[in-house]
Amino acid sequence: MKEEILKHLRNSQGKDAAHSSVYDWRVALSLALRDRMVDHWFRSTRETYESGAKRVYYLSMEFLIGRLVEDTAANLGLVQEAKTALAELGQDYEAIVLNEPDAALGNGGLGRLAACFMDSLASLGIPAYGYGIRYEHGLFKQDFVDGSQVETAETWLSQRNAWEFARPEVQFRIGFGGHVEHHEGKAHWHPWETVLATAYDTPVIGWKGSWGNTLRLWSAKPEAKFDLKSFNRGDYLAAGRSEALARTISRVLYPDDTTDAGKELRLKQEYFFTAASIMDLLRRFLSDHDNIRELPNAVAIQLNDTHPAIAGPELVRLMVDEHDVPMAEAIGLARQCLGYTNHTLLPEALERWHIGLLGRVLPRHLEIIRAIEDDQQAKHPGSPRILEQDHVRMGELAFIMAHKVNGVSALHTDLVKETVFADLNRIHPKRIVNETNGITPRRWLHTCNAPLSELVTQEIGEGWVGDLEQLKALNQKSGDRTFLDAFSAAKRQNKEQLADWIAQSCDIQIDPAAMFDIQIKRIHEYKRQLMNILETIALWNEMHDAPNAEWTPRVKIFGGKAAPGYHVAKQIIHLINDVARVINNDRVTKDLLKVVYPPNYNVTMAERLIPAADLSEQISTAGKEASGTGNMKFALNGALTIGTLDGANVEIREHVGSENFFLFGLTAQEVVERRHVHGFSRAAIEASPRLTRVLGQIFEGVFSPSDPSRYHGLIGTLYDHDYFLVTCDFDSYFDTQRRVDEVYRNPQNWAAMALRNTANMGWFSSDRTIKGYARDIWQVNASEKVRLELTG
Ligand code: GFP
Repeated sequence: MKEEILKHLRNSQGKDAAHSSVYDWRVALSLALRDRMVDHWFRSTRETYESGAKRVYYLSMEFLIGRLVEDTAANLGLVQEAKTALAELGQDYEAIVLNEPDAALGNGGLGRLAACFMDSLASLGIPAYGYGIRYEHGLFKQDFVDGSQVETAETWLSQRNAWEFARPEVQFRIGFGGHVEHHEGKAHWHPWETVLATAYDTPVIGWKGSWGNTLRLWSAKPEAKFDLKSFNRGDYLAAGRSEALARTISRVLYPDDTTDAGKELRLKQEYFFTAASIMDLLRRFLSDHDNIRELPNAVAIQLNDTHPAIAGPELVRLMVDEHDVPMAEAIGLARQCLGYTNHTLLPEALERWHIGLLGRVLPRHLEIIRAIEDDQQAKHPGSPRILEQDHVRMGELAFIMAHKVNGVSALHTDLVKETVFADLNRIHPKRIVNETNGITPRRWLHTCNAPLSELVTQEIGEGWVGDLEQLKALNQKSGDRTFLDAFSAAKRQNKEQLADWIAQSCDIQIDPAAMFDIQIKRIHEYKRQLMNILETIALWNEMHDAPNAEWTPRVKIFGGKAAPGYHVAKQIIHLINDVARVINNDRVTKDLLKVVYPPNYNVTMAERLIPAADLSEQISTAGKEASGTGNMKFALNGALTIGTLDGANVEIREHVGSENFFLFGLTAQEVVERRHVHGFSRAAIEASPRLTRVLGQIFEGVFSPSDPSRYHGLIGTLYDHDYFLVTCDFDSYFDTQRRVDEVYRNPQNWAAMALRNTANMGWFSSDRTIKGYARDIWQVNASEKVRLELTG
């Protein structure tokens, strides 16, 4: 390893050891690790070609990968070797790990799920490709200026990306616009502009290096050659125009929920990566098949949300226009290949494209969508329409073009059946299936939480990393004082590390003995960070009024970004920061309560926070959080959850036991009913003196003295349009938090409850989720050989 690192330092970075920076060492180490991946990777690809096994193609606009050094080293079993080699070279492994940029090619849960799935697909030995966009700028970087979120461009590619292999030879022409001609029953699309999609491959190696898959990300390049004529004339801008245009397509990741920004560009991005992926998988298929009708036996294409829903029409287009398959048959074949995962019921996230726009950018696809609509209506008269008024509804399109549609938790799947796709579900009653989300135990326990991971391995061996259900054996330890002390000591160690980091990065001193209460996720009204900060103020009031009463000291930690165009979410961020400033400066409560909000939450920050959490906040309005995956990460790492009956919380509670979970709030059903009660939020506020006081303080400017009216709009909304029922759940939330306080005051009992969480979270491994997809949707098998290696 030492030699390999030195070799790369010299030959790949062009540096000698004496003059190398941490960056150089990091790239050299990454390249040395990548070298070790290649054999596994080739072996797997070769095996797939030889066996003719079916391949899975996971199409996703987002892959929230995070850092890769540690994860790769761990999966290859090389962490110790890397540490020793670097130590002998006088370098610090930790510093090198910290030097890696966090690849934030995603917004939140949806993108991180895709990354966990890549790890599980490889760990299970399922031949698979992830397909997405190689964004030049991932999710924006968040700073706080006077408490407000400020966004700047993220620049993960400004340094060499050591993990990827550029494939300039893999290129597809992607067309946009233009017109369609019909001759003798054949359609000819003449796009008005084209860009080239070129591939960048990142090998993804599973646990113990047993199998290697590929994450193939597309970058847009200009088709037209550089305009030397203009350049020589001195018109440099004109010379680079086509390049600039093309690059725009893979330049930025759109933040969710921004509805007005660059609609056309977003549509082009979706078509760009979907078309390139479909063309690529067809090319691979045709390299060893003659008959396109065999495609469904060879490929399973999974659409991660509706973003790649144009895959259906694109596949049909290629079959009809280029392979002469009749339209109806092509639709049927495409459907057999496609699966669609729904991640949300929120109307703003269910994509709809204006027909005018779609027809202008993708004229041939609009014709095909009409043909799909006709086909559906002919077979199922009265079926919900894809084209409605002036819009193309991508949810309906994805549903109709998929042979299976899945929800991401049991509750969410039921709601998908009952609400958004109720009519389609009646027509296709077997199409909707449930695949509850999962998380990879490699990153989310083994790598991110060394103290706990080592303790578990000491106790039950290392098999749990590849087979998380083995954690069940820890249940026997919940009455063992020595083990519980060790379990608490591991948590304490993580909390001390986090406290040091917070002291350094936020200049706030927190006490590791206090309860660490954490809410980290995108900022959204339905996730109810607002309710959390209101409860914080209420608690502070009571602590301030009676500082000598019996309190459980708490540190409230928040993390998350708001979509730049989402005003209310940004106000919530501002409020949390304003409240933090006031509370953290209160001398009366200084040993009882702190509020911390480190900026720029990302995967790396999650890896720091989750292992140190005592309490996990999963407090969304019931019926709104499709699943959640942060909830799983916390529980696996021995945090107790305070949560509503929403998303996967329901299943987590069933697995860990209701007595080890703090439940509160209205159910999904009650939420719907309550909304019909006239004046429900005003009534809830008036019935709660505690909440009335808090809202009054915010209204009067206690937290924003320089701008007392700052939150009038926010508070007004709670009185009159509290769609997410913050006011109705507030008292129940507050009371449950006090129960949490009480339980926390008995450390032995708390530790036993936390251990029962860790021990019973095995089912939430993304390995289980992927096995479900493989069985119910893709009809592919996990390699038996790999399975034996993992559990053996
Ligand atoms: C979305 C949903 C979550 C769900 C993930 C993955 O994530 O409930 O767990 O997709 O299925 F909202 P976010 O991007 O909103 O976190």
